[in-house]
Amino acid sequence: MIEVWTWPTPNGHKIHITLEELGLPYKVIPINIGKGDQFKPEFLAITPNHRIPAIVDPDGPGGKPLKLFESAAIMIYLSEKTGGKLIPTDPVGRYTCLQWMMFQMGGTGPMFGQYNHFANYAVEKIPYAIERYTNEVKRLHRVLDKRLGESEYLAGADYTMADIINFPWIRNPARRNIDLADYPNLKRWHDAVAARPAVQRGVEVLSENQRRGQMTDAEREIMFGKTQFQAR
Ligand SMILES: N[C@@H](CCC(=O)N[C@@H](CS)C(=O)NCC(=O)O)C(=O)O
Repeated sequence: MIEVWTWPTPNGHKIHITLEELGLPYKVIPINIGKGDQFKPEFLAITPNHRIPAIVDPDGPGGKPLKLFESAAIMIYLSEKTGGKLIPTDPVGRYTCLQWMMFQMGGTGPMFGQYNHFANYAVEKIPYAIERYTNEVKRLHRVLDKRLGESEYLAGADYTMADIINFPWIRNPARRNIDLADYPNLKRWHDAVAARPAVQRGVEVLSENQRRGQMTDAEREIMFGKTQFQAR
């Protein structure tokens, strides 16, 4: 059975939703990133980048075990493992889907992450950094809203991996001080994706561990201090 080394964050939820949509059985191995599980040798043996999610498929290509990290790579692999589900097969649809997947990996993921850091986690509040990432967060919401004003889903008429990869970063908009009412096309899409049973099951994975309240000093040290940046 596929092992998912994960935690209930947006990047983790992409994989939980994908597996639920594809109907693939999987085993969850919790990696508590606030406690430092991401630095344990058994996890570093799967991903040198010490970030969730990662998977181990004992029945990978050629029947051999496959270790994989980076959420988009995992999603493309899982699609191909199931005969290409949720990635269009026609060339234009396929590249449009990959384009919106890359938009998430290079755009909303890193930028929303920096917004969270400077607006919510950083002890020192730096107005320039908060303003810069607030502007980026709003700009990226506008890009998605515009696309969804011309297309039912991100890659076209059908729901695809492009929607799955973006959804966990759009849910919980209040965390980014965003009101989805300001982005009506994005809100329409968000509500349609959120209503899918597989999405609802996916975002429940490990949800009892979701952070509530402020980060502790110990968590801050692990995520942003010496533990994070020591050479491995
Ligand atoms: N580009 C990576 C990003 C993964 C990532 O940033 N994961 C975060 C959780 S959402 C993490 O593991 N953080 C642990 C840490 O910062 O030590 C992907 O899409 O898989």
